[in-house]
Amino acid sequence: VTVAPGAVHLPGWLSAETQADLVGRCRQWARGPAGTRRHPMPRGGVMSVSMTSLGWHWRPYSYARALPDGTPVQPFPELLGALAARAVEAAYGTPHEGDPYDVALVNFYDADARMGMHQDRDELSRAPVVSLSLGDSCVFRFGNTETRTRPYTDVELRSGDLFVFGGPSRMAYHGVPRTRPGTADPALGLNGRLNITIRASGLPG
Ligand code: MD5
Ligand code: FE
Repeated sequence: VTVAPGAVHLPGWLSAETQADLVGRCRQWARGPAGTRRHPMPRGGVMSVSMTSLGWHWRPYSYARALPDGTPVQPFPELLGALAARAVEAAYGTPHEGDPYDVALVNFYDADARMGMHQDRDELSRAPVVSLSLGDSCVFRFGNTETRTRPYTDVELRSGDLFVFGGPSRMAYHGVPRTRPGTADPALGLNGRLNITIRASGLPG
């Protein structure tokens, strides 16, 4: 489903097996060195979402190879590079060209977590962002490139959904105003929501 130019939503794109496999891997990455963190926000407070960076560490608001305490980030998993390539081809019908995927951000949302409206503009590359959702459903707010307010469209994202944001949608404001606690399939063994975004930093290898 094309939601806006360059913004393609493929509900249920991940098989149940792949979802379960990814949940297990996310759990391991979150517990690894340079594991999951709730980042301080520049204007005070701490993000409610807990984030694990792979390949490059997202700092607010730049990318680095290590955490502020010096811990090196875990490597970018080639599995996610391969998944991103499949995702872009599924969304657009043409293979990904351009900057290689080299960053993944794994966001964990508990029942109270949300993400305010923002743009993803810390990447030097304009390659599409690949987003995969696992566990609880959420309300995803897809906005416009000019303001963090209306007009926007609220889209329900469920476990297994793929969303690819490229072209003119790459710089749209977006956020997660709420999740829907308890909607995850109990068989997945995830209490909350995980979102994996796969990105190209545009930084030298
Ligand atoms: C999430 N994550 O559900 C979302 C999904 C983030 C973030 O927003 O920055 O970690 S990624 C949604 C996204 C990425 C790039 C562009 C657009 C949406 N967009 O144009 O709407 O945790
Ligand atoms: Fe974002």
